[in-house]
Parts: sequence; C-alpha cells; structure tokens
Amino acid sequence: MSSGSTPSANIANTLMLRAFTDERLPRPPVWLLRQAGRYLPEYRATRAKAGGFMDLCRSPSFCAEVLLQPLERYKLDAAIVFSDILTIPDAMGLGLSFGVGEGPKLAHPLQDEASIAALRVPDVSSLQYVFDAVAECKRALTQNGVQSVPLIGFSGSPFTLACYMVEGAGSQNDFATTRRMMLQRPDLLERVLAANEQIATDYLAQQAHAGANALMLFDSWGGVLSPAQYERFSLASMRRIIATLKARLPNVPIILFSKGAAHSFAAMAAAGADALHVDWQSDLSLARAAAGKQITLQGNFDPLLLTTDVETIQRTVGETFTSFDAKHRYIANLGHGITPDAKPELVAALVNAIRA
Ligand code: 1CP
Repeated sequence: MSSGSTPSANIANTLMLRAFTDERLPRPPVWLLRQAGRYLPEYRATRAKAGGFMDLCRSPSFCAEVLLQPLERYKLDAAIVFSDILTIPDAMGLGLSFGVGEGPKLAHPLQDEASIAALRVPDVSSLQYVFDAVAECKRALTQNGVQSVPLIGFSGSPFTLACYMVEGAGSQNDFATTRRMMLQRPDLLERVLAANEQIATDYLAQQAHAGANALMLFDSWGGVLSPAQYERFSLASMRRIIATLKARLPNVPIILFSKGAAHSFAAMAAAGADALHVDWQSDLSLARAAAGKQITLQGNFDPLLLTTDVETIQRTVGETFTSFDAKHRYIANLGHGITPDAKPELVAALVNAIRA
C-alpha cells in the first residue's frame, strides 16, 4: 500500500490491513462473515427493540450497537458494517420486506420486459442512511481518536443483486427464474446488471468516503453459473466496479467473494481485487495455486463447525494450518456466513484456535 493517508492511519489493530501487503505476520488476522446476527441473543434483542430488520438497518445507532456485539465477545481483528446487500433493490423501489425468521421478499420483482424497462438507477443519496451507519459504526469503534479494528464496507455483486431482484426472494432452485431470463433474454438481464453496476460502484465509494477501511463484494450466487456465464454475467461487471474504485480510491483494499466459483479463481485473481474470499467447498491451497502468491486469500472454515464441538474445531484449524501458509497474505474467516444455529461458545473456540 502506498504511503500518505493510508487506511491504517489511527487504527490500533492493523493486522487485517497488513494481510494485504507482502509482510509476514505473527498470526493470521480473523473476522467472521455475519459475525453480528441472529446466533447472538443480544442481536435478537436489539432487532426486537428496532422493530424489524430494515428498521435496524435504517438506524445508525442500532447498527453500531450490533456491530460491537461480537467484538465484545470475541477477539476479532475486523468489523463489518451492519447493513444488508438488499438495501440497493430497496432503494430501487422493489418493495423489500423481512418477516421474523424469514428471508427477504421483494413485492415487485423484475419478471417482465416492462418492469425492467422502468427500472431506474437510484440516486446514491437515497442510501444515505447506510453511509450514516458506516460513520456511526466507525465512531463506535473509535476511542480517543484511535479506531480499534478496521471497518469493512460491502455491496452485493450486480449478479447476486439481480438474482433477488428477478426472483423476488431467495431460492431453492439455484435462481431458476433469473437463469431462465439469462438463457432466453440475456439483454434483459444485462440491463438489470448495468443498473446494479452503476449504483454498486457509487455505493461502495460512498462507504469508503464515510470511513470504511476495506470493501467487500458479495457475489453469493455467482456459483449457479457455468464458467462462461460467470465471466459474462457476473465477473465482467465486478471487474469494472473494481477498476473504477481502484482509480478513485487506490488505497482501499477490495475483497471479492464469488461463492461456488472455484473454477474461476485465476480469472478472479486477475480482476484487480486485493483479496479473494474462498468458500468452504473449495480449498485454500487450490485457491493459492490458481490465484498466485500476490493476492490475499480469506476464508474458508465450514460454518457448520460452529454447531460441532471444541475438539473438532481445534483439530480442523490445526489441520488447515499445517498444509497452508497462514502468515502471509491470508485472513482467517468462515467459507460463508455464520448460521442462526451457531453456538456462541463455539465461535469463541474457533477464534481462539485460529489465534493460537
Ligand atoms: O456481521 C455481519 O456480517 C452482518 C452484516 C450483513 C452482511 C454482510 C448482513 C446482515 N447481511 C450481509 C450480507 C448479505 N445479505 C449477503 C451476502 C453474504 C452471504 O452470502 O451470506 C446476502 C446474500 C444477503 C441477503 C440476505 N439478507 C439473506 C439471505 C437470504 C437467502 O437468500 O438465503 C438474509 C437472511 C438477510 C437478512 C439479514 N442480513 C443480515 C442479518 C443479520 C440478517 C437476518 C435478519 C434478521 O434479523 O432476521
């Protein structure tokens, strides 16, 4: 990273940011996807206080409160802004709602040509509540002018956002409605992707301006595509987002996560991101071999470990780190988000085993 106003200015624990450089570290930094969330009773209490999930996301002070909850329990080396990827479809007027214990629903999914023709790129100022949450999360991490750990901002990828926007919800069939549109009317899907690319770029840049020290692109469903489809409908737009952000914000590291797309590690590594997140169905050593030594890898413990036992967790961490160099360009994490049935005491066991 270049000098000047580096993202590590005034941060006490810079281990995670140093994992983006060539430095050998004393131990791998660790944070966990969805480290704030439903597996924590204190999160469920804050959500109940807020009213609903989007009310929580719209309140910077509640976002900061739940951001701190996992940091108070565990020795984590980074925090991720509390928000959701579906803020963008919400800002596009697609009618987002969440029921308790349910996934997201969009009242107006994009399932015909007319609705896609009517789709408008929202003004990024309609997402100001997210940038306010970023700033409030940063303030909550900061005492006497020193921020404890780096703060990560994020966005869904254009393709993953399109999956929810076309489907109208999560999916049990690999987003078949979205993929059918891709097969029959790729031009329609590409119009949705172009809108998402434009807003996601500004959304990420604004999070960095509001204080995020690193940015992550969640392409949670890129793995439902073939390698050629993945290149055209997912990676291409992420590559352009990364290039634009790198031109505007050269010092802000970018992490790219396409779940289930191990076939394309080499292409991802060439897309300009500083790090690749590796899912639990892949392998850190395979990712290293495909992606090369100059990129940081993040991942990839199975979230299911957090429903097993301490011995299993310690053994798995030990085995993983005998076959993989965890002290160079590596950030320990899960291969996907913590599930609601994760046991908080096993999260502690995983973090402690990684730090040991
Ligand atoms: O600490 C943190 O990581 C919390 C911040 C966070 C992040 C980074 C949340 C809070 N959501 C996300 C990203 C996100 N949201 C992704 C990408 C990461 C991934 O693949 O897991 C995705 C796909 C979503 C969409 C989403 N939002 C889902 C999944 C739906 C499906 O298809 O299965 C769900 C359940 C939500 C709601 C949500 N977002 C976050 C939380 C804590 C919750 C649960 C809401 C509740 O309280 O009921």
